[in-house]
Amino acid sequence: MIVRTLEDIVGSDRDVGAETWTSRRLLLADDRMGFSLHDTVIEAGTTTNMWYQNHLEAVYCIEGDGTVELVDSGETFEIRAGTVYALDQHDRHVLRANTRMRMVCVFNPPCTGAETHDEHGAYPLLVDAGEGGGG
Ligand code: 9YT
Repeated sequence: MIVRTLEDIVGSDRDVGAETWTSRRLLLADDRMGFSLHDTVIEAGTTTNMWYQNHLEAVYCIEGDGTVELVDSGETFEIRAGTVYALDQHDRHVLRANTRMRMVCVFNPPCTGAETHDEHGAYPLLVDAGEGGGG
């Protein structure tokens, strides 16, 4: 069994930051769970463009509020604590944080920990040797 705390992650190499967010990666590919689990903070007043072409992601908001817009359809959804969105179509999307938001994110296939967004807001597909997964 794996037991770890957010305090274990903060300040470690599993604590990854970008301009608008910080992702504390609680479980990664090398934990061999078949998914990765992140505790992500989105800064208030920010806009983040994302397009996970190689991953499915579910995002459960536990603090704060904002909106997520689907780029292709133009649909916009209100996101607040208690709302989950799942990018089951590798949807290109824009997250706008009205307040500081805290999100629990699950990625399939799992992130390895080295990922940061590329210019399209995507993560490359990084699969650990022996993990056996793939997009
Ligand atoms: C909500 C969201 O997707 N933010 C970007 C960071 C990503 N979820 C991560 O690596 O945790």
